[in-house]
Amino acid sequence: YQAVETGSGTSQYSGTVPLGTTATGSGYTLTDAARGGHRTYDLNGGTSGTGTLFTDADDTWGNGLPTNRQTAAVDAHYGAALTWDFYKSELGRNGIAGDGKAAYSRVHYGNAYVNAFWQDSCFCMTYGDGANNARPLTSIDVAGHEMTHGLTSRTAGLRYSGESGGLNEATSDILGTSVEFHANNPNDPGDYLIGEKIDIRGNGTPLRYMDKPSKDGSSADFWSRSVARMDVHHSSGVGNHFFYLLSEGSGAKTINGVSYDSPTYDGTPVTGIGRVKAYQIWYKALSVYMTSSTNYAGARTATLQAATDLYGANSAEYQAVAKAWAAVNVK
Ligand code: ASN
Ligand code: ZN
Ligand code: CA
Repeated sequence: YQAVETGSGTSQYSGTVPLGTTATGSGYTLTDAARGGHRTYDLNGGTSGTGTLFTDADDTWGNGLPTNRQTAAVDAHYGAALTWDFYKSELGRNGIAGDGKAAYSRVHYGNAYVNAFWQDSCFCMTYGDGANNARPLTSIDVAGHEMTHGLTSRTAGLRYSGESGGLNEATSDILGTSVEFHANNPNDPGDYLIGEKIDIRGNGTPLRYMDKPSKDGSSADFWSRSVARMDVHHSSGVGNHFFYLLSEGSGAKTINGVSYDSPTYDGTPVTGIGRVKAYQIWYKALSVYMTSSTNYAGARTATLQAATDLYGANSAEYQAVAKAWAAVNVK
């Protein structure tokens, strides 16, 4: 028989977390029946196929350390569940494709592989174990980022190059960060940093910053014609910075113990409308108005249309969207 269960996992990055599991009669599997049946598999160093579905005798998973094979699976399975729940409660969306169908996750890809990725071909997301197989790329924001590549593919379909590629990447950072805030996990509180838990740079700094993207040494704070030629993980800075400014406004601010200082293109201050309104505007723009070839000017139009639909053309929210785009030099 198969029964919906709630297991308990000790994650690497998020403390002790609930897990959607399924009882098989002889034990439990990482199959989240309450969320479309999302499964998490152990690639065990492989780079193809699904490997083996995680199983456990007592429904108590992982020990918080990367040396325990279940630990990365706990983080990945939890991150997928948080993202599913965020899509449902915050965006009114039933899974990545809107049809209630789950993706699946694969952990322990390759050897000391320092990346994570989404693939449309398998409708699945995959995580490497990071440097020395000690820092799997399975934090909440990274899981939300990867799963959101699936969402983008099933909505706007933003082409993964040029300005549309930057918008694709920004969408994953924006919603991945929004999942992290919405989860409100005390071990990984929300922030406008990407990858702050996984130490991918080896010096404790995050992979990306949304308040001032150029803090990573490569990303764009403001639109210019040159962003179309940048790597999509750097041209995303324009969209990430827009989202930060629309949510929180410009200037110095501390949230959950992290300090930010967000600049504007011409120095004119911007007032934020809060991240909930900001992500709801972004999602409506993504799912209704953006297309595969949308560029930053088109994203401005799409978010203004979304703000009009949600709040009206004469709303403070519409004005804030216009001001936040001007503040990143998109007019
Ligand atoms: N981790 C990267 C990302 O999701 C993989 C890639 O470059 N597509 O953007
Ligand atoms: Zn990405
Ligand atoms: Ca983060």
